[in-house]
Amino acid sequence: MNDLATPAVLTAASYKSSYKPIWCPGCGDYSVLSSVTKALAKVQVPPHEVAVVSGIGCSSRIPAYTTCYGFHGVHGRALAAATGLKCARPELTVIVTGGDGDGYSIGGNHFLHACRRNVDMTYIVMDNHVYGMTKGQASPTTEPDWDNKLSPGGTGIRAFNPLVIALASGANFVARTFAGDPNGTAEVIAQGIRHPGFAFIEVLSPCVTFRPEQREWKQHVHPAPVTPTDDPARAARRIMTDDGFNIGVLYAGDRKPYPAKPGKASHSVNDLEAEFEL
Ligand SMILES: Cc1ncc(C[n+]2csc(CCOP(=O)(O)OP(=O)(O)O)c2C)c(N)n1
Ligand code: SF4
Repeated sequence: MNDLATPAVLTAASYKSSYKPIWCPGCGDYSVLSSVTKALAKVQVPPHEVAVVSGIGCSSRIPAYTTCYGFHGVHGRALAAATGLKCARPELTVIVTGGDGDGYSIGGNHFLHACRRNVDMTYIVMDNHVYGMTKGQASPTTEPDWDNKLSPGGTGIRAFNPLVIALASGANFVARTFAGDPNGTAEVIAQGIRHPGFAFIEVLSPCVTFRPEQREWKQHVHPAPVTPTDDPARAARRIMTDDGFNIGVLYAGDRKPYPAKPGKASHSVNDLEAEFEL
């Protein structure tokens, strides 16, 4: 958080901090950062009313590059920290950012339960099908036949399908976007912020260093040929059978968000456990 003075009209620049990103030239995450700031300008929520929470990874650096409050936590625990924050301070707009390794591998359990709890926040995963920061290991979304020095011949392990898992676990808004379309991504992030409950947005964000072939994603992505549905079974069927490059809002549901209690700034562990009991 750099500056508490809020101008009358907020622009994307109002949300950009003075820190220069240190991503590799051409990394998709630059574009996602720009989409996050554009989305916040669309929603016009002042930076001091927004908290951006992350774990560890190249993509998890985003909080430092915004003027919002930020929490750069530990690997795989962004959603746990964000859940606590939103429950204690429900008036804040909470955005969680990270990568496929952070969110689906070490953080996979938190991903399932964040969807299930349906706390009102927006989770943006920059999926590059690789662990970028630690130099190119396979992640849960890596194609089984991706041949590289660390897994010669590929891992042979079926890739995780985050969108269908989010749906099955109870996420209230599920979308896929592409970093090469910053305006489209900004629009979907703004919709996710406005949508009540847990909004999950998977952004295909190329890692040009360890997966240079992902530069070709721009030739593969296409708008989803269907309108968003509020029927999770229908959305799941569509996602299970798509080619992984359908872009758009794929599901927008009306499940009641977890009712955070305004004004209650702290909880005992016992209180939290009792409240999350379904
Ligand atoms: C507990 C723990 N285990 C492992 C690491 C090492 N580590 C740091 S970032 C990372 C993976 C990041 O991959 P991803 O989330 O896909 O993000 P990207 O860098 O590709 O954006 C790993 C394994 C760590 N920091 N902490
Ligand atoms: S290693 Fe990959 S994900 Fe990390 S900054 Fe470089 S291009 Fe981006």
